[in-house]
Amino acid sequence: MSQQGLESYRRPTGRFGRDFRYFREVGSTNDVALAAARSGAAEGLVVIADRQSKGRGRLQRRWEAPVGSSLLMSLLFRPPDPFAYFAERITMVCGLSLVLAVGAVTGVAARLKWPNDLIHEAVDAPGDWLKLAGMLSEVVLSDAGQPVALVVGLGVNVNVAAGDLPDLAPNAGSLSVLTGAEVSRVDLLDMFLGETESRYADLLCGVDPVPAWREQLAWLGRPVVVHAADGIIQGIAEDIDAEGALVLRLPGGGTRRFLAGDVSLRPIGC
Ligand code: BT5
Repeated sequence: MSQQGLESYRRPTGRFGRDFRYFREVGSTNDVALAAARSGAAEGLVVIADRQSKGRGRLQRRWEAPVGSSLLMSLLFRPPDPFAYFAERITMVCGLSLVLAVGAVTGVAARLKWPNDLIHEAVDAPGDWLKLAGMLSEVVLSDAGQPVALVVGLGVNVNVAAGDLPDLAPNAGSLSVLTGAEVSRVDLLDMFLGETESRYADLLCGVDPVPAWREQLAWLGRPVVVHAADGIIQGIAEDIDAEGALVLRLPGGGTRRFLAGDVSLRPIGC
């Protein structure tokens, strides 16, 4: 296990992390990466911090993390056209890479909770799950309103002590609590960046990550409840379609599609 600190991490030959900006404290790593993107930073920038004073989730929800306990990072992508196609799949590439990196470095069997969470489900109590990480993707627009860059922010609970977890969220979990030992943030970061880099290169060469990503999703084929803008809807999480939308099989027959806006998903009856 690497004892190296994040501040001295370097990835000189990689596409992601060659421009590596470490901060002891920032407002939000996404804000730093978004500002850098607007000032012309190249694809591959990685911004990382040991503390965020304004860490955010979707819809301005807060992302909390004890100082020095987590991976709080943002990656800058400048995908080709069609932007929307690539942007959506880049978020999948990052989620998939995180699942693989967590498995390789810690042995924890993590899965993805559609659309943007990394979770761990108890083997003996399926349906009981812990949120280990969250992702927040944000688009940078040109002056003319065209999308020009994508920032993917990830917050990963690496070495959060059991006693600190309830302050984060009711179902927050951490890798160190699951493994019973401290986890090297540098090893995890390094593995994650390597996976992301190679899967992104594949995506640019025409490999669609949707099938591999779909395999890592929790709860497909299981009863779930979806909290959507127009109410709470129960059904079976039947599939994820080609655009990454959730296809819910409704109790009366028929299906409904949900795009990854502010929809949240919970398992039921299992
Ligand atoms: C997310 O939002 O899960 C995306 C989180 C992205 C955070 C990273 S950190 C680096 C980068 N810079 C930023 O400013 N953000 C990104 P959402 O699905 O909206 O979930 C937010 C909810 O998760 C909160 O309302 C809490 O209930 C819960 N939460 C907050 N901190 C948590 C933690 N450390 N672990 C588990 N759950 C947490």
